[in-house]
Amino acid sequence: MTGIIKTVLSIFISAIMVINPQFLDLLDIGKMPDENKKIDMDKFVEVWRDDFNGTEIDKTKWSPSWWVTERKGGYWHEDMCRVENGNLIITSMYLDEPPENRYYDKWHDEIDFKEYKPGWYTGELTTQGKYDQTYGYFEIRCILPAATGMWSAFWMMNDKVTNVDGSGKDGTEVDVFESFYYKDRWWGNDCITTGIIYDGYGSETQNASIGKYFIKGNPYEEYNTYGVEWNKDEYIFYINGCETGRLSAGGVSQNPEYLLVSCEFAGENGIQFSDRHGTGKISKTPEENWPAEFIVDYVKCYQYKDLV
Ligand SMILES: [Ca+2]
Ligand SMILES: [Ca+2]
Repeated sequence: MTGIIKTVLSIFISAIMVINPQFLDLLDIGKMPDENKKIDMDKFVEVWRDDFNGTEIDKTKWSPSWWVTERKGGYWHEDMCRVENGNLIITSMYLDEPPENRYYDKWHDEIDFKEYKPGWYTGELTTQGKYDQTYGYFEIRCILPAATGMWSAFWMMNDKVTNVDGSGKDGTEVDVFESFYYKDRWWGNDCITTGIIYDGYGSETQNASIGKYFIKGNPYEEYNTYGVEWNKDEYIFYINGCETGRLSAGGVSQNPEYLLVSCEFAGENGIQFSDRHGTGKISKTPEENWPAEFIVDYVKCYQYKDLV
């Protein structure tokens, strides 16, 4: 988006925000982080971080792949994640020659190992079993992958997310950001989305979202921070330390949550196709920047000083 269009859109959106903020959600138009509501870091102390220094992924902090399987429209594979120049880089691309590893298809609960196939490959890291935390502030600094048909995400999970008890208190998927909107036709190119999911992923699933938010500058070329402050009453989301929105639907998770950094392709069973959020069909045209890189400078966790 050019600077002038962005400025005009910014003024337009600011005007609507004054009149009726909900109007933007109805139209599914991105909103701006509130520069008058900055996070107060004085109330926190840092308790965990990874700056991705060195030459390889720190396996004392992260495990590659939460489960190793087809993941939506592609495959997660450890080889797609690397540490380089102080960053974690998750690469996403089509591989005609699939990796030789075979994998256990836990997602479909099958007994036999299956072969990887030619397809779209990307990666995921999780702290599951290695680090989790209840409450605090969680932040990632990163550059988003510039490609249609996929998205990057910084999110949190608890193994009880699937427990259907009518609430999110037992555990909630907290999607600090998801980057669905590269070249989105509906004014979303520079937007991310933020929300929560609880009570599993079946017919009882529940979710809430604060909608789409614009990033200043170009999030596909510049570093920005995306964070969530989590206390027993609510989740407060931030972009570059400025508040975007708050959620407490269904009751806030009271249990420790682990972290995930990932990329995913739209689709199912390893087959890529356009799906929710208007993510779009993958295009192999040159302007789509394949292979796409999700570049993460750091992930940090803070705790409230009075809870340490
Ligand atoms: Ca629940
Ligand atoms: Ca770094």
